Amino acid sequence: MIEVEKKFLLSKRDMKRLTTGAHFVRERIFTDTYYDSPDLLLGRKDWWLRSREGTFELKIPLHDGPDRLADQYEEMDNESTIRKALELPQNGSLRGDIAKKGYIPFCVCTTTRQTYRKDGFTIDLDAVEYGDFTYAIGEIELMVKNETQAQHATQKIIVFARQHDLPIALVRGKVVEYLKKKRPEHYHTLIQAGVLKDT
Ligand code: V4E
Repeated sequence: MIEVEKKFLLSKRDMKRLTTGAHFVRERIFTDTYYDSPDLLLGRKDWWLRSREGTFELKIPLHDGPDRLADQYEEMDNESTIRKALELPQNGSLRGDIAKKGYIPFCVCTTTRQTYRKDGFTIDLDAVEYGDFTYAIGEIELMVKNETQAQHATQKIIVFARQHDLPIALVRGKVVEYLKKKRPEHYHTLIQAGVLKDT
């Protein structure tokens, strides 16, 4: 599946407008650990490898460069697909093979996520805890089957956001926020690689 999503920094009033008439789906809490090699082999390609509550997931981009209206990533959670993408040998556990290949954790964060559904869109309101600081971010998402649908989905999200008077701007995701605050060298390497835009 392809995830098309746009992130928003939301005021209390924005959240109220967005969730009025929406169906509350659930609240869940999960901890993510993000991995990369010391020379940022993955990040420099805009690839994001994480373990979410112990299950590995890999996000790889379908968009070009940092200038875009919404993010389009393919999300992989199937072990053999992840192994193929990372060119991992079938030696042992996925965790062990990831470590042997030199990928090490660089960010751990715990998210409390409230999920809503409205007009076919998924709305996630995330409160992120990094240990010594927090971040609040909202996302509007659509899951689609192919790249043609993905282009269409971006437009649909923008229209939905405008209907709700949301601020449309480039917003740092939760990992990017962490990098900017805690790993400035890492952050600047990704800007130089054309993956991130300084915001
Ligand atoms: C895709 C990405 C990163 C991985 C984390 O993705 P994100 O969507 O922020 O996390 P989350 O928890 O909402 O994932 P979900 O549960 O929806 O699967 S870290 C950076 N990126 C890409 C990215 C980018 N290239 N530029 C900016 C400004 N932000 C994020």
